[in-house]
Amino acid sequence: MTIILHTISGAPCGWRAMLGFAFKGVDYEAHYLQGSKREHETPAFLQLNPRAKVPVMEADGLVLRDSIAILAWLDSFHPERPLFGATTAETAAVWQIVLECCEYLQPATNGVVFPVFAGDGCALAPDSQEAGELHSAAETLNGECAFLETTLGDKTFLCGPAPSAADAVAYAEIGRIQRAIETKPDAMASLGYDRFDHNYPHLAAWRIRISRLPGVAATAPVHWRVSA
Ligand SMILES: N[C@@H](CCC(=O)N[C@@H](CS)C(=O)NCC(=O)O)C(=O)O
Repeated sequence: MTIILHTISGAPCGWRAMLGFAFKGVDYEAHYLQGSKREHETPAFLQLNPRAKVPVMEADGLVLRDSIAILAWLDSFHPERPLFGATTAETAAVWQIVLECCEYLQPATNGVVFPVFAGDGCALAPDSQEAGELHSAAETLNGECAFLETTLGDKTFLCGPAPSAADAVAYAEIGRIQRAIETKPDAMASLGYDRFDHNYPHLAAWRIRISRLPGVAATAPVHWRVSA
């Protein structure tokens, strides 16, 4: 069976779904849409997802249009290496972190990385309204990173002994923060993100650990790999 995953390079929801496939070792075909050309708003794509959002998965006639639903389907389709916990306690912990990351970490990351990626990379004039809003967003994001750092502690993965859906969802967000630090260091430093790995040592080690898992490098946003 061919599994097709429609996504946009850099979209965290698509990235988390791809990470689930990598953690499982299940093959899929990634079909990239050009976000800048609004290819996710074409009539053909709207037939798959009238909400014009990615990811969308197609498998054997089934169409799924939500990243977490895709991860849940994958776990049922291929139960080895469970993404949603091997025990009742792990399952609850995975769901809690997945939902918290979707509810809090992802919007907090968007609040910082969207304006930083769109900007010229320079620090903003300190007294501008834009800078005030960005500093407030950076503070919110720092709170979420601190929360995740404490949740992770010195564990290898966020929930249990193996990578789970919680790691997939969180990794895509921390990966975007890291990308902003690497490509827009001055703007990120002006927001207090010049010592991220020092401030969040558990997250830093975890990010590297996940990045070295089989198949994970191939999930990285394609436009990052081209310009890296
Ligand atoms: N709950 C959905 C959210 C999907 C979503 O918001 N996707 C974003 C990328 S992370 C998107 O397609 N954005 C394109 C747009 O809004 O134009 C999921 O988890 O799949």
